[in-house]
Amino acid sequence: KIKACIFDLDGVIVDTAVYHYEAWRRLANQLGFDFTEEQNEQLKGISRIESLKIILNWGTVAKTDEEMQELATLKNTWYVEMIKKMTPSDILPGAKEFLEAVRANKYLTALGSASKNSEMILKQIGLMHLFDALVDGNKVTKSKPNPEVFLVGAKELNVNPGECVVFEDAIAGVQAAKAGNMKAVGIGEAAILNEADLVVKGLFEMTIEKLENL
Ligand code: G16
Ligand code: MG
Repeated sequence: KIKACIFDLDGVIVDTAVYHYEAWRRLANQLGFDFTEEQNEQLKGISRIESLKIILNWGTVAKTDEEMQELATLKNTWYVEMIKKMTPSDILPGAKEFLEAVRANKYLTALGSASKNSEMILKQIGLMHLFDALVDGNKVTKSKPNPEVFLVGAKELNVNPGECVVFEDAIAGVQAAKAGNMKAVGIGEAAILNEADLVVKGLFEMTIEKLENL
């Protein structure tokens, strides 16, 4: 029996990928190269430092660990400037409505995000009050597809992994949910998120009935 819903942030609740892309691109340009929106897809759900390593590899740029920390911090400064301007109008279609519906039906809710900026984003968009637990990049060390972020979420909610459904837009995130013995609802294309138990285009397509039938 399902007792809890765990939501990824970027790509499920908000589209912060566009801001990540803008900030990473600015950094890449400063280092003398560029990368495409298609390449940016590969960074979804991946931690900040792992993302940087992938990007530097695209530009065939070598940096020391210390330099990488500085570059990641610089990118984050630009990214934070952008997310500070976010408002409730940035919430993806149906996300708030579905969160309210699951809570009205007595399911517990948690955030399971790789981002270290998740609290600021939730405050900006006014959705903090709809989560019973927040688990993000500040609490976990292992990147998706490792299930750590979702397992900590289940623990904080005092439920078993088998009683959780994860909502994820990234392949690595769906894999993390399945590795954690949880149900996974993919947000996006069924052909890409084929390991999910159900795929919808966005939370606007989710209903309590679909949740109960998983
Ligand atoms: C998000 C994004 C990733 C980003 C990561 C870390 O993951 O999808 O592209 O690299 O957070 O973000 P930050 O630099 O803010 O710590 P998720 O798990 O919310 O989809
Ligand atoms: Mg995501």
